[in-house]
Amino acid sequence: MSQFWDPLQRVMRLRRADEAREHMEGTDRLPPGQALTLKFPVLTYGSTPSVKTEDWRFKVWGLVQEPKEWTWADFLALGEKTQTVDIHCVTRWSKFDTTWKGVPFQAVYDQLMPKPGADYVMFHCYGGYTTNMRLDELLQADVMFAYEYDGKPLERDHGGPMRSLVPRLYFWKSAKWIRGMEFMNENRPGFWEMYGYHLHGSPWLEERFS
Ligand SMILES: Nc1nc2c(c(=O)[nH]1)N[C@H]1C(S)=C(S)[C@@H](COP(=O)(O)O)O[C@H]1N2
Ligand SMILES: [Mo]
Repeated sequence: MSQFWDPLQRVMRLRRADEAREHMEGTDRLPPGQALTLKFPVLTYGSTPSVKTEDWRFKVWGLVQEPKEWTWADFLALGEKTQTVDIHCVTRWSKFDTTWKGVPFQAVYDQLMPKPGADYVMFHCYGGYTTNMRLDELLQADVMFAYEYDGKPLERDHGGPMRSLVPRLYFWKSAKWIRGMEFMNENRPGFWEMYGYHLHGSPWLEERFS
């Protein structure tokens, strides 16, 4: 049988054409060294935590005047927003136009009184993952705690019930199964940062490793 009529070959050819077209259309949106994917790869170090929304809590501690803790319902009541953004993984895939619903970082921040010098934040996750960043990165309007992806509750593999989303930085900074934030006066490295990933992690500056 000629390869042209093999249905599987045909599907693969169409998929490659699709990827090529997306790539051509989006070159200005693609950071250096990245390639577009239409899939949504799962990247998890270790096992996948299972957290029910009834049991889920969000805590804030460290350099704040008053530590805080929210239940699922109280946290969602802080505010909501839906946005479509591009995401960029340090393993060189990018994905355009991902749509998320969540609580804006600013809505949570409005409830807090950081102490002087609290210029850095560590995200803490169920399962033990951590990632650090500067507070000024988090005050960008597109930073959120996301609980819906593409109009559906966030899948467990992608960090459900709740993950952070910091789209301007490499995707390892978007912490899955988030359980809280620690305010700090120094940029202490998180999990991947201790293994040599960049403390800042801008895809546009190709800050992959320290
Ligand atoms: N808690 C937790 N968050 C995490 C990770 C992880 O292993 N554990 N992996 C990070 C990495 S390296 C990437 S690229 C993204 C992957 O998110 P995804 O699996 O939804 O694509 O999550 C980030 N957040
Ligand atoms: Mo990653």
